[in-house]
Amino acid sequence: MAVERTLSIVKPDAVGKNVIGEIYSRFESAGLQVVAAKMLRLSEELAGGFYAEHRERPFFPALIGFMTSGPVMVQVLEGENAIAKNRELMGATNPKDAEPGTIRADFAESIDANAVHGSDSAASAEREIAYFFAASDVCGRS
Ligand code: RTP
Ligand code: MG
Repeated sequence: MAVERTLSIVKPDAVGKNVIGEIYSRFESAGLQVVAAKMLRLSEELAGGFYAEHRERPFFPALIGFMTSGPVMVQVLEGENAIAKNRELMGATNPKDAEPGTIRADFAESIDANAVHGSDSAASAEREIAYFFAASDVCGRS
C-alpha cells in the first residue's frame, strides 16, 4: 500500500474541549505520523478559500462562522493509505451517523461542530496541504 499524506484539522470545538492530544493519539495508534503542524485562527478569507467547493451550499455561512470561532490545529498526517485511514478514524460528517469509537462519535456535538476535518481524496490532500504548508515545512519520515 502506498505511503500518502493528508491534511487534518482539529476544529475549534475540539480545541476548546482540550482534546488535541486525545485526537493525536488516535492518529498515532493507527500508524499515522504528524509530519507538520501549526495552531492558528482562520480568517473568513482563509476559511472561505479552504472550503471554496462549498461556497454555494446553504450551510456555507454556518461553516465559515464555526471555523473562525476559535483556534484550529492544522496538521499533515503521513502513513500507508493515510487519506482513507484518517477518514475512517474521523467517522461520518454528522456525529449522529458516526460509527462508535470514531473521533466524531466520541468528541463531536453536531454536523457543524464536528471536531475534525480530513482531506477526502488525493487531489484534495495535495491542494489542502499546499494551502497551509510550504513543502519545506513538512518533515516527512518516509
Ligand atoms: P470536512 O470537509 O470538514 O472534513 O467534512 P466532510 O468532508 O465530512 O463533509 P463536507 O461535505 O466536506 O462538508 C464540510 C463541512 O460542512 C458542514 N456541513 N454541513 N448542514 C449540512 O448539511 C452540512 N453538510 C456539511 C460540516 O461541518 C462538514 O464538516
Ligand atoms: Mg470535506
